[in-house]
Amino acid sequence: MPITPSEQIWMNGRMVPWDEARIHVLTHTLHYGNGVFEGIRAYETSEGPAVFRLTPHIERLFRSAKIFMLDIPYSVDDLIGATKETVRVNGLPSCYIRPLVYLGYGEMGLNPLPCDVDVSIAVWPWGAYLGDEGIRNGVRMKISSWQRHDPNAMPPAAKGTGMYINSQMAKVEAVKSGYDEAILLSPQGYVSECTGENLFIVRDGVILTPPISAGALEGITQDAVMTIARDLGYQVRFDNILRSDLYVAEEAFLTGTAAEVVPIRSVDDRELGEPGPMTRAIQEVFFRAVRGEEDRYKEWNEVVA
Ligand code: PPE
Repeated sequence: MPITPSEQIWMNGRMVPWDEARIHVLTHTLHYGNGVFEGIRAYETSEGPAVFRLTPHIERLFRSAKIFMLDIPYSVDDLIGATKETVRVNGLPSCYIRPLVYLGYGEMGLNPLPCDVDVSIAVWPWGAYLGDEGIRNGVRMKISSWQRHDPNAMPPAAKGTGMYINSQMAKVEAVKSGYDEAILLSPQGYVSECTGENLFIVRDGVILTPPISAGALEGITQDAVMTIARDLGYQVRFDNILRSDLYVAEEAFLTGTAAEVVPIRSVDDRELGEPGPMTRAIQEVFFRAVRGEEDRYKEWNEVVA
């Protein structure tokens, strides 16, 4: 998806004009893929732009960094402040936010420990990741022939830049085959997640989502949706899901910061039909919550002003 530039990018403590936010071609992360990032959204609310669950996102960034032993030279509070500042100076009512922690210029070779750890935060306007039509009527999914990472090869709990080669292989396969998005299975054969989203199904009226042990990222939207679902009176739990469970699900949907909450129409050409009532109810509350229209979830709206 093309980027619409904004004005300023936060780089290592200072604001840099968009076009000048450049790095050297010998930047370590560019070669070996060891970096961590976040994807966050700010939404327009009656109190101005509010970042949806900013604190848990920055905390997850630090957990990802800890897994790879990247020593971020800032505190959680520093990066919360820097993110709000970046949203503020760019003057966008709503935007996507991309904090990135990467190994900079100055060292080559595989040992990352001597490298400088650099941090940037960029924001830009980003529309519906899987399309407005996807949010309304659902997306068509394909089970990938690529597996999710084995946790002893690459740790799925870390949102690492290089981890996403796996997602890209699955995405390309799905798109080239005429589907919207891919679902990856774990090395043990359980449903894990999508290329950049967590997945939910409804089975016998109960909402299920794969556990982290099936190779899923600990999604912040997933967590919000589990809370919303419980508050709507639904039963929801982590459970292992088989490929065939997807084919016969009563409803299914995916969640992510970029994607938001998107119904699943079909999996491997097994039709699930129109988005179901539980999916619709959750979508409705979610889109109200991100805009600060649900009092009970007010603490999720971290106001920028
Ligand atoms: N699984 C993966 C692999 C993943 O990348 C994401 C977010 C999720 C689950 C959902 O997590 P959360 O955003 O906390 O609910 N993917 C980010 C990157 C997407 C991109 O194309 O880049 C995102 O949604 O921002």
